[in-house]
Amino acid sequence: MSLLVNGGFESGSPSPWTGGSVVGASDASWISPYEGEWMLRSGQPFSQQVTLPAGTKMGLSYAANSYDKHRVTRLRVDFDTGDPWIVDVAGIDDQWHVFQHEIPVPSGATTATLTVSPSNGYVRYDAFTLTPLS
Ligand SMILES: [Ca+2]
Repeated sequence: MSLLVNGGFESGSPSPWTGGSVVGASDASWISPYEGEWMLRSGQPFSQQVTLPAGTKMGLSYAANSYDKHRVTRLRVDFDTGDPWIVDVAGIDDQWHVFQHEIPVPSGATTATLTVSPSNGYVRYDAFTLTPLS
């Protein structure tokens, strides 16, 4: 079960994510939401904090339609113990692609904030899940 709330934006608004615009199939002629009725479109960072169960690894999965390869997504996870996890993911094309990452959880961490930062234009996102792996 995902630690994130509203990871697919199916509430119709971004909350509790901080930022972005929730849009539906009418947003763009070339793309519909990856799943459900809604997706997030953003050119600015958005984030969500989660409470961590005991464990050493998490799996992050999401779908992105980055439009072109110059639209990069920076994924950052800040733990309450410090030492952020950061990775930059280049866009691919104007279709949906699912991206998956394994994130090590520092010993003693109890909360984590996932921040997703698109650059060089809007990126559409859907179906975020953050799942304990061990
Ligand atoms: Ca959705």
